[in-house]
Amino acid sequence: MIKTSYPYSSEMTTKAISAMKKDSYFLMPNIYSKNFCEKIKNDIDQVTSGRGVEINFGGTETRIWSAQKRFSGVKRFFDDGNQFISSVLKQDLVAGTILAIKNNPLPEEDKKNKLGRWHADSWRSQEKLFLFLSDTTENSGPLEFIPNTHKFFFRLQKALEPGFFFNHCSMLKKGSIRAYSSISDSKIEPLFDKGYRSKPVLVKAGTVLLIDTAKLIHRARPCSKDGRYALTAYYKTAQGYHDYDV
Ligand SMILES: O=C(O)CCC(=O)C(=O)O
Ligand SMILES: [Fe+2]
Repeated sequence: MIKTSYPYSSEMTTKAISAMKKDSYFLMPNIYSKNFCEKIKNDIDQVTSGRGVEINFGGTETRIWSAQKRFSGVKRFFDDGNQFISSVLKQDLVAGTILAIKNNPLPEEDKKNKLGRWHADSWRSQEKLFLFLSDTTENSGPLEFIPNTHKFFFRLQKALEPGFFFNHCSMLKKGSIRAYSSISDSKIEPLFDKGYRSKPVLVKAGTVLLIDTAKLIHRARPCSKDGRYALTAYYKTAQGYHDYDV
């Protein structure tokens, strides 16, 4: 019988509340056991095609949407996560979907899929809860983000810089605000010269990350070795966003 007690302590919730206000992310190690993660990895390996399954980056990435409806372990992460995020953000929230993701190394010669990965998810807040199912390393294609890019002044300044978040010319022409779906590497590199640092999420399996991926600029670093399994719970999505009846 698998233990199913609620894994987030009230102390964690309190810390998460202040971390979200200050940093827009909060990392929690040892939330789930290695066995729990292994079981979900095995479940993911069984699914290779079908409704709500996408294969990207030349076959090296598998995305399985609505994973909470397919796998019991993911349903548990979904239930626990809904309760946790509702306490942290002080509103009743239910994940719109859970994405299970599996990344294998990109071929060395694949230059195209290594660039243009930096982005912010949207202009409004978009909290996500990640559960890393395998240990992550510098080379396993970790999620990485740039701390302090969530700050109001940074966002304002970059919103005005042509071609960073927005393409001002096409906005004037079309009269609509459209965020760049990706921020070019040449726009990101100067940030590092100014003292910003990227933070790859290097963690053990079973670690949970709460992060506002609309505010913090981030990417999945291209995977060059080993591979990676993770779950992402999406909050505050439009109804039906990548949610499938499976
Ligand atoms: O796969 C990842 O680590 C990041 C994906 C991403 O950009 C996101 O979930 O917003
Ligand atoms: Fe993203």
